[in-house]
Amino acid sequence: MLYAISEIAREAGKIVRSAGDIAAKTHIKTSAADLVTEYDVAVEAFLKEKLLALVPDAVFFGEEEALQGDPSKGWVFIVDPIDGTTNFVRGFRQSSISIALARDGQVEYGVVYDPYREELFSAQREAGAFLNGQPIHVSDKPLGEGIFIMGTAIYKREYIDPSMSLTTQLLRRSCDFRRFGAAAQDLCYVACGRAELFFEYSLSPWDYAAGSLIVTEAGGVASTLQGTALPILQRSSVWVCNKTNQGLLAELEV
Ligand code: 2AM
Ligand code: CA
Repeated sequence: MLYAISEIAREAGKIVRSAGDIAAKTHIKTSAADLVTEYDVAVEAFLKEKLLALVPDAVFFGEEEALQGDPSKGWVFIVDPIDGTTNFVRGFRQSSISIALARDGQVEYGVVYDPYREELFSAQREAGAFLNGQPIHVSDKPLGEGIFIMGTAIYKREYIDPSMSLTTQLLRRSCDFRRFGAAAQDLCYVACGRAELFFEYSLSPWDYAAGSLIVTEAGGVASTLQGTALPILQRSSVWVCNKTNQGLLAELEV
């Protein structure tokens, strides 16, 4: 199953890589900070067809299409066809395809594919996490010797101040931070030890469903900013870190 989903993600990656004239194919969804391109829609349609052929009785829960069916029971695909749409539109080449397959509300398989670097992160519950087939693990560094990644949740303006406050608190305790603008990959970067920690005040399930399994299978922890389990069917805050920094959340003003 993991191999089949990975192959579908690689195929979809070709559509993302070959995209041209993206600006002319971009539309505003809710605001200038929330965009959709004709490629998001095309990649999602491709994924829906291929993934439902793989698991015909699954519900498909994607970013660009209205949900049909009850995603809380049985198999459900939770899919972001292009995570990092603003990066895609602006030519940063920092976007990925994110596919999770959950059963009865628990993610069983996760794949995050970066078509530019050809990095495929994958995990199966209780079977470990991998980057291009090689096992990956979170780092064991304390934040004082490490870096964190944050997202601004910019489409919800009320999160600007808390996001910056938490960034300042963590920056004082760390070496530096990064803001890449593609949450699914951000989680995978913690999973493979490129960074020690990630947070964002509001993300959608398709941004973190696959990445949260990848990071926990890589030995890390994933929760909301309140320290509770991540919901997989509704928007949530996200906190991800290695085990060394697990206790840090309780020390911060969130
Ligand atoms: P996207 O590019 O697929 O939209 C950047 O902070 C992260 O937030 C990206 O992973 C981005 O995913 C996500 N994001 C952008 N707009 C969002 C919205 N309206 N709701 C939730 N997440 C969003
Ligand atoms: Ca998206």
